[in-house]
This record gives sequence, C-alpha cells and structure tokens, in this order.
Amino acid sequence: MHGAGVAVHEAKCPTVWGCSANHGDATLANMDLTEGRSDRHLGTQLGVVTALLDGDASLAFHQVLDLLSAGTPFDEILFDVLVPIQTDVGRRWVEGDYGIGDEHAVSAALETVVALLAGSFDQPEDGTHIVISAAEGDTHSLPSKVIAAYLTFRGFRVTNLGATLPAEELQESLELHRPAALILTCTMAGNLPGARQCIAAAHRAGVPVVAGGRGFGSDDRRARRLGADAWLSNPRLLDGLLGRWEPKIEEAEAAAADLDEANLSDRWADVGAIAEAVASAHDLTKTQLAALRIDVNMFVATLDASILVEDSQPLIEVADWHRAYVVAGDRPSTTDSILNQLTEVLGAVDPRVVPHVAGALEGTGAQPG
Ligand code: B12
Repeated sequence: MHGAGVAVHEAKCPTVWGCSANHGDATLANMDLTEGRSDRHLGTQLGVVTALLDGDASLAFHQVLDLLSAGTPFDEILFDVLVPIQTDVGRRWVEGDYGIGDEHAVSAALETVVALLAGSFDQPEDGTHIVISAAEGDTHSLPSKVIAAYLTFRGFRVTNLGATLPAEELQESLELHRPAALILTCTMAGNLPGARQCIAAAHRAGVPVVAGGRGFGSDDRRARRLGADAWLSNPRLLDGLLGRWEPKIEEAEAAAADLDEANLSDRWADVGAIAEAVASAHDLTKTQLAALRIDVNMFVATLDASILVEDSQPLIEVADWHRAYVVAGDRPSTTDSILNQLTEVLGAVDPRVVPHVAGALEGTGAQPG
C-alpha cells in the first residue's frame, strides 16, 4: 500500500509520502486541536485552574473525574480541558499577569493530575510498545506526560523517559526496550539540535521516530530535515499513524546526512561576551542580569537551530516572542542588542550567522502565544 519512505503529510494524507488514498481523518491534521478551547468546559477549566494555582492537585483531579463520569471522552479532557490551561498560563506569564511561581504551581500540580489519570489505566502486556521522550536539553516534560497518558489510554504499552535525557542514554534505553517507535517532543526550537541528536541515537538503535511539538513548527520541514520518520502536530492522530506506517529509517536518515551543525552554544566565552556587552548597554538589576543570561543562551541555541535546519524562522519567532515578552511585562528591551551582538561576536566565526540575524532584526511583529 504505502510505498517506500514515510512520513510527512500531503494534502490528502497526513502521514505518508506520495499516498493519494483519502484517509477519512486527513482533515484533522490541519486542525490544531491542542489549541482548541471548547467553551463547553470553561466552567470546569476555571475551577481546575483555580485549584492548580493553589497547588491543590487533589481538588483539580476530582473535578476532572467528575467530567469523566459525566461521559466526557478522555482525550477531550486531556487536549481540550487541561492542555489549553497551560497555554493560557504561558500567555499570562508573558503578559506579567502570572509570576513564574504561578506557572510553576500550575505546572507541578497539573503534572500530578496527569500522572494520576495515566496511572489509572493498566498497561496491556501485548500492547505495542512505545517510548516517549523530550529532546535533549528541553526541560518541558509535560508534553511527553500528556501524550504518554493518551497512548496508554489507547492501549499502547508506554515507557516515558521524560525531559533532558542525553542522546547516548536514550540510545541505551531504546536498545534495552526495543520499542516499535520513539515519540519525540520538542517545545522550543532552540532544542532542535538536541532533537537531531535524539533522532540519530534512535536510528542507531534501529528505532523509527515520530517528531512533534512547538519546536518543530507548524509543518513537516524541520522534522524532515533532521531525519525524523514522521511528523504530526496533533497527538490524536498518533495511534492511526502507528497502526499503518512503514518507516524506512535509512531513507529518513538520508535526509539528514548533509546536516552541518554550527555548535555556537559550545562557544562559552563568546556567549559570555555577548551577555556582557548587552548588560553594559542596559541598566539591569541582578534578577534581570540572570534572565539576560538565560535569554542569550536561548538566542544562541535558536541561532544554532536556524543554521541547522537552514531556516531563519526559528530565530525570527524567538526574537518576535522576546520583543513582545519584554514589552508585555515591562522588561528591559534587550532583543535587538542581543541580535546585534550575535552578529558582532559570532558573525566572523560562522558566516551563516549574518543572514539569520538580519531576518530576525526585521522580525514579523507576530504576538507570543
Ligand atoms: C510550563 C512551561 C515551562 C516549565 C515546564 C514544566 C514542565 N514540567 O513541563 C518550565 C518552567 C521548566 C519552563 C522552562 C522554560 N521555558 Co517554558 N513554558 C511553559 C509553558 C507555560 C507551558 C508548556 C506546556 O507544558 N504546555 C502543555 C503541553 C502539553 O502543550 P504543548 O507544548 O502545546 O504540547 C501539545 C502539542 O504541541 C502537541 N505535541 C507536543 N509534543 C508533541 C510530539 C508529537 C510526536 C506530537 C504528535 C504532538 C506533540 O501535543 C501536546 C499536547 O496537546 C509554555 C507556554 C506555552 N504556550 O506553551 C512556556 C514556554 C514554552 N516556555 C518558554 C521559555 C522561554 C522557557 C524558558 C527559557 C524560561 C526561562 N527564562 O528560563 C525555560 C527553558 C528551559 C529549557 N531549556 O527548555 C517560552 C518559549 C518561547 C519560544 N518562542 O521559544 C514559552 C512559549 C513561554 C510563553 N509563555 O510564551 N517552561
């Protein structure tokens, strides 16, 4: 049926190259359900987020159980009730409405709720075995927890390796578990080089990879360039894909054969010099200096990602996000200083830096979200 080479969606088929068959669920691929907030659950969501802000995971869990016993499908609870709460927390954090403490309280309590839900399903002995992990360096572990809960509910045997696992360790785990697939999540584009290390490690272990998450953007190009065997934005389509795909690891890996990493993040002295130069141009408090160092690391990592996937979009998006973030929260406007210093300090190290930074300086003026 589906010939050689797998995985990126075409107009009619969301997952398999060159397939002209019309699979009923193709349209779903174009709807990002994770963003969907169905007002139907607004009342419960407000109750849940209030409980989460207090760190009361038990109260939030029981509110969710009420929805379940009222017949609300499990995937709707995960993707239309709980996930939009996190997206909203992110927006309110950017706008200075929530502090980092609020985000941490909600994230930690929500992790408990998702763990309680996932733990209430037995893992079938004969279920298809799936391993899930966040990209190397990505500390966002909730996406893999939520997707692990969903796939367990759908009858898969799931091993969740969580966040920030080094690629070599991932390879060992995959050689031990020998799963049918690795589900790889990447939340920030700056972790795409880490995602590439994970894809290569999985392929060395003979395991095909389904990639997804905000870091991979809204289409398949980044995942394909990094050698992934499949890309999806919507986790609800995972079991359909896993039920019918025929991954060809060699072909997927061939797409990444000529990748040329810049590894600018490894140039610690240069990264430090960029932060020093920006700090000297702005009157920053101690807390703002600490935030600046994280921001400079994020910009250099995202520049590495743009060079790796030969696409300025990751750096443009992070610059747009940062500009809106500093304005929304009345923070020091360091975005363009950081960008100019990237060219100043790293332009001579790797000429590919200059055009990407130029694109980000122009920016698109898009709002964070
Ligand atoms: C919670 C959170 C954190 C927590 C994570 C806690 C945890 N245990 O996971 C912590 C505090 C660790 C954190 C750290 C940081 N964060 Co943060 N974080 C968030 C926040 C608020 C929510 C993310 C989340 O959990 N969403 C819930 C998950 C389940 O939803 P999701 O990611 O959308 O995933 C869904 C889909 O994408 C899809 N999907 C995801 N993966 C996959 C994979 C496959 C195969 C498939 C099919 C589908 C799929 O399905 C998922 C479920 O529906 C976001 C805001 C936001 N809007 O997302 C910021 C956000 C991602 N963080 C951000 C930043 C900047 C940071 C920091 C740099 C902050 C700092 N200064 O330190 C650090 C970076 C650390 C690092 N190196 O990774 C920015 C990124 C900006 C950018 N453009 O890149 C965001 C967008 C902030 C914002 N509000 O705008 N963060």
